[in-house]
Amino acid sequence: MGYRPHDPKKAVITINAPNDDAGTDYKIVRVSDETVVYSGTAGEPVSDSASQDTVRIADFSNFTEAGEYVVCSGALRSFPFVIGDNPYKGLRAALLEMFHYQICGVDLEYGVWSHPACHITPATIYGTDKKKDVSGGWHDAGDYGRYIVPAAKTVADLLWAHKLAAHPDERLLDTVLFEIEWMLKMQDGESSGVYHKVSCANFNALDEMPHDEQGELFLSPISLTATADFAASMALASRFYPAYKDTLLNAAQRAWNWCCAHPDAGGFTNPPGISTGPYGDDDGRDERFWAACALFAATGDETYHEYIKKCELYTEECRTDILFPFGLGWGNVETYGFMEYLLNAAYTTDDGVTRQMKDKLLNCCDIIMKSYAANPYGVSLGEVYRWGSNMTVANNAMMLIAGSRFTADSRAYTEAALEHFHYLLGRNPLSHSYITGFGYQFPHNPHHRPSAAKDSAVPGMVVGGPCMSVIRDPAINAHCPDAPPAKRYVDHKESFASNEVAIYWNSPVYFVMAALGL
Ligand code: 9MR
Ligand code: 9MR
Ligand code: ZN
Repeated sequence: MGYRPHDPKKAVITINAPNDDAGTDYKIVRVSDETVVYSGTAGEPVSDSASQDTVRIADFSNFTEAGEYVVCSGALRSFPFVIGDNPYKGLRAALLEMFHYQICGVDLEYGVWSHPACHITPATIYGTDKKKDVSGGWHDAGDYGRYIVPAAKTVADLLWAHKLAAHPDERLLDTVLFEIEWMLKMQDGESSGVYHKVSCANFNALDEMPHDEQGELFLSPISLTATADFAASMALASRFYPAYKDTLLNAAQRAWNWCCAHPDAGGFTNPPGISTGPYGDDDGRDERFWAACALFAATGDETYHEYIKKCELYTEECRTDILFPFGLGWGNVETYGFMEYLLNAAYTTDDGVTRQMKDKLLNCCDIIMKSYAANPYGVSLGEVYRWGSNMTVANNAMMLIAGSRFTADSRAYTEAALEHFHYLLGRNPLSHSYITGFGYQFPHNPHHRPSAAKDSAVPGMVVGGPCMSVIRDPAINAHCPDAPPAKRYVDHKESFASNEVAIYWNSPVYFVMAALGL
């Protein structure tokens, strides 16, 4: 999409066949009059295992003149990009606006995607005849389920973005409040546990608008991960909404008590008859930890502090063999706990605990920085592109931004975070922007029901991106089953593994933009 004048600027030139007539030299050419404004020699060839391409890097950071350009090398010509003070115009607002398109339970007035209130009938509590009103909130993704675990990550990303932004957007708090009000309804009044999700029994057809999905709604059983994530995110939210402070804190504390009363609660799995998104996760230690950290940061209550001090998680090395190694994914939320303790606590913290958390945070950042340094596209996924790889790209950038507060290498960390952002906007092996409506070649066919129903993509949505495990994805299987990990992506509406959208894929990208002042 573009670069600010004084940011580093790099292009990646693919030199393997059929483009091997790309030269070692390159030129920056102004689009309006085809003038060559800069020329240089690209770096030595490097082979990139994730894309299986051989590439050269063209570093034109020294060129700072505003305008619209292409990079040319031999017979190759890039898509146009901008150099200017505000090259991402409208993007941050659109990333936030996406949440408005996802609203459930009220009429949506939004151009062709307008629809009457959806999913407003009370939901059946699974396994009972009881009904409960849980209307509201955001549809999770391309489907119309509403799930607590990813909702908690989304709310946390957005509230942290608001707190750390150089220029916060005042509309953000109102936007997020809509989701919080729904989350509060998902807590069981008697036990104080939180229902894992509300959805129909199965996914509906891809071309149905929200109000067309008329099947019975079910509240899936209460789960530990949902209840602990709820406690954490409501405690965090209590500091942003003075008028709701008591309600939110009270809800968070009751959820925490439920977790304490269920020390052996296991992970969630879909009960018989329900087949919507599982968000299953057997390891609830990190969710409990995040809840304790957020409740401590909000109340200063030593009970939570004692729990944190006894927690063994952050004394362990950073593990990279787990699904979300750096603790900002829906299944591993440890880093949100660090952020509470290190950046948010208004109460006296423990020096030893603080040091251990910083060590672990920086240890994770080191791993990310090494992986980043080895990748010509400036991302840190190695060869591992899982479902939602674009979220991991954004999460790793978020991690570096958090780490930048505790290291002498602060500048290097934030620069690396910015490089991750460029990947999402098109500087990647497919030259594909992964955000609808932004960049030159962007997704037109996201796996998103309102977009599919209207045959027109809602703008400002981050798609999941390349996904190497695609056994069930019909579009990947038809179009690119053997593509290398970083290229297993197809802009097809049936590709839920690579081209779906999700609220918790938008939120970390929003965080990165806000925190970097973009
Ligand atoms: O739309 C669903 C999407 O949100 C999920 O991520 C995906 C995988 O569970 O499933 C999608 O729904 C499809 C279902 O699994 C099979 N029938 C077709 C549905 C729409 O493509
Ligand atoms: O983002 C989720 C990914 O990490 C999982 O591998 C995948 C399969 O369980 O599910 C993804 O989440 C989907 C959810 O199950 C249903 N709504 C759409 C979500 C994004 O594709
Ligand atoms: Zn709805």
